[in-house]
Amino acid sequence: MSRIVLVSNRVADLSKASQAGGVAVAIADTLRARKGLWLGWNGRIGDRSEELNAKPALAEFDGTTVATLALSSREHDDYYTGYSNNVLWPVFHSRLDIAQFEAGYYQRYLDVNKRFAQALRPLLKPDDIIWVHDYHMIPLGMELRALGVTNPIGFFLHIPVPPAQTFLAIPEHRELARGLASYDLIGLQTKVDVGNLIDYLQDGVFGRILQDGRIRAFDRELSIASFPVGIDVDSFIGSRPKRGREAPTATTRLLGVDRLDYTKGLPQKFRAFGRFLEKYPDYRRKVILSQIAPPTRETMVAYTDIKHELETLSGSINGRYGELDWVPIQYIHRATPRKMLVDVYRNSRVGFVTPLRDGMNLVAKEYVAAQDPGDPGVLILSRFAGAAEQMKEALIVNPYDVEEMAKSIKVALEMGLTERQERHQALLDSVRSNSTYDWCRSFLNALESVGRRSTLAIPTSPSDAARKALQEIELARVSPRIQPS
Ligand code: ADQ
Repeated sequence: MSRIVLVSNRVADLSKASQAGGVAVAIADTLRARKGLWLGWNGRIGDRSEELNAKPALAEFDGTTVATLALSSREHDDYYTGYSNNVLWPVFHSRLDIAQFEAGYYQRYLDVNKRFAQALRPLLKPDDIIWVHDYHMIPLGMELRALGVTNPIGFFLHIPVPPAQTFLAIPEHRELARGLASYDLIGLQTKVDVGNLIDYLQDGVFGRILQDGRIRAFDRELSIASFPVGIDVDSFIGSRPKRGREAPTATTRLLGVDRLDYTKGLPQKFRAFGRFLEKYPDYRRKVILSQIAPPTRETMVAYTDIKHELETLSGSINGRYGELDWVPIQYIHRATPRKMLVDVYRNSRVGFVTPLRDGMNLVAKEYVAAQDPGDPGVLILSRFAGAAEQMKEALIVNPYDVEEMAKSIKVALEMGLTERQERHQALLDSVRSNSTYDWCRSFLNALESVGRRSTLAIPTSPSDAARKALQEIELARVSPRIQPS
């Protein structure tokens, strides 16, 4: 069996991966089983001398070799904060309005990818399989090819692919496409993303769909397919008994758990909850919204803006509806230990997940896994989360439609036990049938098979596949069985 070589912006601390949970655990287990190598940034910001350094620090952990490099402060500013998080993150989440296309960002982004490729080259063995992760590393495959690497190289994008017209607005879109075409396999979260990327490659850089289903672009043939990220269901099964769910009480909880990011639809969620309290006054003093939102990327303006907006919104809703013994929005701006998160998921009557755009959204899956199947809570899920493609039995909502979201809260709170159980069972089956381990295994199997020159089945008409997936989500909106008043 070939060794797996993984490259990502950050390397997880393998000694703590099991506590961190999520994707990191499955990756760490896979690397351990395949005596793998993981290359990435060590999180340190050093001086200019780091830019000349293509010799990573090597450490062994439980059969895995961990290779790390530091970034210089200008690399951190331009490659990480600049191009990755102020250009690619907003554009890929369809927020062209806040992208900062500044001169110099792209060049440094390319330089860092080149340095990572140079650092990796001497560590590679002829039969290694290379798996590159996420938007920080799009050009890495191209830089490895330029150094003569012929091993199979796969790329997985954790965030969404925007529609072709939005992708085309990136000044360096052609260079990014050339980078993408250097991979043998590109894995995306959803069918909609696959459709968007193929549309872009056809419209933007004259890519062609071949008869065997692969795409030809820049004189290379590559496969593109969806591999939705999952969770390890068993690690989210709660131990504490859930509270009674017969009648709403002052502690009946709607729960949101999201990094504090402008893509997560948090102001829309707060507004919908405010509208719900306005529209259905009987529910005042009976329900609270707990929003756990740990800080990220705090030095960026868009993130300080959203933080202030949420503080203002929660303050005004709490000021308007709150009582001495009841505060409607509980807003916690901190990370929460994983164990505690599982209990909070289980004891919340509604999981409220409202991103404006999200690659997958693992919180939706974690909430379902943590429920008591005998008396489960209800998931309200944005149609713009990648998870909506698989989780059609959730109450699917449009996060831009505050009125619809307010109604869906009422529908969720009033849903009878039988319907809650049926929906939960279907959701749990779907989450269980696609764990993080399945995701790792299926991506690596596909990469190995394209490496052997066989092909993957992908839709012949990408636009049709994307349209069909969107139509299915549309059909599942709020509920086919319930008519909210
Ligand atoms: P994220 O944008 O970080 O991930 P998400 O998929 O929701 O989004 O994952 C967040 C993870 O962080 C979850 O496992 C959650 O439990 C954890 N978390 C969130 N808030 C927390 C808190 N307060 N305390 C502790 N843990 C917390 C990116 C993409 C997603 C994609 C994932 C995986 O943006 O679309 O689903 O990668 O591919």
